[in-house]
Amino acid sequence: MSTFRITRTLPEDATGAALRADVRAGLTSVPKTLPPKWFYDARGSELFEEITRLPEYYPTRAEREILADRAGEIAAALPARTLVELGSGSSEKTRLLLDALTGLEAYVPVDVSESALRGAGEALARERQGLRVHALIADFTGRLELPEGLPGPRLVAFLGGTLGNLLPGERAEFLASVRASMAPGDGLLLGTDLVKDEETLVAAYDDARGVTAEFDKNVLRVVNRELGADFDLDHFDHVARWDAEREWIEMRLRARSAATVKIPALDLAVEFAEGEEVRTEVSAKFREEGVRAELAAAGLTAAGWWTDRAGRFALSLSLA
Ligand code: AVJ
Repeated sequence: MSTFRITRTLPEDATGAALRADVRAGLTSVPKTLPPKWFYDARGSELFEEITRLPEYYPTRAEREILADRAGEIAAALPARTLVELGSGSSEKTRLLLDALTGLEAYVPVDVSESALRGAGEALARERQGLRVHALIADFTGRLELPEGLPGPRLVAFLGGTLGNLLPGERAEFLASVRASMAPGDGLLLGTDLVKDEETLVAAYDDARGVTAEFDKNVLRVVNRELGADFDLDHFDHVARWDAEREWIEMRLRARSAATVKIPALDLAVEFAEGEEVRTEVSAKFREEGVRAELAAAGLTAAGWWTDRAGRFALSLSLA
């Protein structure tokens, strides 16, 4: 018998309040910013899925290659009875891991999107005889609270390179909170995109078909719809830049000319100068030493490092 349960740890209105706070703080600061988590409404999630299929966007394929080739080794290094997946989305790559974890009893996908959790979770519970699927609607950047009674050892998977969307201080806080939710013998499987030549990186975030540009502008659509704002999407250009010093990609939206944008739900008018940019995403790229140092600082011990054959992306395993 398989079971599917879903628990909300996020208050119903938390999302609206958080969006209002983020937009107010971000658009009144200098330089202007908007956090990347607001890209992912239904349309944004679809655009992201489309990005993962673009010829320029290699991370998804590289990570899938690692899982396809190495899931057996990963499972041998941590024969988990529970798999917790943070930001599980469509759980597409997870199947490779689930197949390799032969002693798995429980799967806990954690995501802010209830629809993604239901779609993926119910299908998995149906397919896998005996697997307990307990989905959590939660913002994994907040404190992670796992349900009681999940059998150990537990493997926490954070795939896709999403760690790179957090700023260094947020990363440290996030890793420490994940570590705090782990018991001795539990493991963290972390996906990180690696530093490589600028041309490859910039192309991955500024594709020829303009899908990433649409994805970037989608955050303005979300603010228009949710907060009644009047952003004119045609008034902004998508920009992707490699910051060689901080080793991260920045996505920005640049105003073509001066404009005032009204945001009624915040009782706010935001002035844009011609050429002014809003930073919408940081996507940090890593090196092995750096990942190891950040894990160690959070109290996690490196136990495995796997890359795709071209060395573009890495999965690391660390232990509590
Ligand atoms: C959510 C980390 C997978 O930073 O590469 C894709 C999001 N942004 N194209 C990334 C994204 C622009 C993405 N991840």
